[in-house]
Amino acid sequence: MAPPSPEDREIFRNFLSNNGKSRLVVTSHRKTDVDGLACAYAMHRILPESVIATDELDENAKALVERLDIQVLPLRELDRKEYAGLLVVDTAAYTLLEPAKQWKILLVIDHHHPQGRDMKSDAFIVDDKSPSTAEIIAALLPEIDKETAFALACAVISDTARFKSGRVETFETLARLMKICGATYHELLEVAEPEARADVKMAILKACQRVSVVYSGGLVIATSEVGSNESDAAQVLSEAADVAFVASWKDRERETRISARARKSVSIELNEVMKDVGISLGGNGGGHPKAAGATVKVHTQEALARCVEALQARMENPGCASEQ
Ligand SMILES: [Mn+2]
Repeated sequence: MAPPSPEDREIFRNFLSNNGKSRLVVTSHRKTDVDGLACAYAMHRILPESVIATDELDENAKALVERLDIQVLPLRELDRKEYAGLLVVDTAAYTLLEPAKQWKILLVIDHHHPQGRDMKSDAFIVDDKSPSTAEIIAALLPEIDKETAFALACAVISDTARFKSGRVETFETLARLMKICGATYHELLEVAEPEARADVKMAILKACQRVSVVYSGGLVIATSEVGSNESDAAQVLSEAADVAFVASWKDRERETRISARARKSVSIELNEVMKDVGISLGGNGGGHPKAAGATVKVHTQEALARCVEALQARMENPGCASEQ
């Protein structure tokens, strides 16, 4: 039977019947993306007493907020006493949602790999085979209105990087959502993948200028560094290389953020590589097999060197994750 499982459907039904009138906060990971925001919006629409809250949205999520006129509150400023608890979508890790540690979490709906999943919640609906949380929620919702369908459709396109990680349910879900919202694919793309700002384009081109290339174990590995927008830069570099690591030093936090991307032909899971890198350099890492990230306490050059080493170590011994 197609996902979600009957158990997950049951959890979802119970959650809705218990919380239909609760004042809940629906939230998602730090720097909420289109998937996180669309899922929060979808849940808010069927739980009318709920509010959507997050401390920061990424550029694409901002475009969706404007398009649907979504009200988003700052999570850190909410008074916990006024709410029954959190509904967390698109993450299950406190590192990606620090303020959640202070809250009671009623339900987590997520599609990320189990590693790093440390949230304490009354219930979980997790399908790490789903390429977006939107696909899980679209399958669970008893009914979907036009606006919700538009938001979830954008999330399906955006989180699969235009279907690179799509499965049969992804296309079925998108077709169904498009029929409900009546938008063309072109209209959805305008929100799911809006034209990049000039500074993003500049950061990507800087990353291209500074790129170093290693050919190892049959893989073309590109490394580079930028002041910001490391994930956009890594995405573009991975179109040409097999694996790209882009680092960015964050002066305020005194740490380096690394974004890693791989082409679909790469069998090594970058979330494992980023976890190795994070742990070995005093930080943390994880994500998806083809799109992952880490935060580490060393400067960019040392961080990038470790990324290449960790990737090479995984090539030589792909099973080392299961022995931990
Ligand atoms: Mn997601």
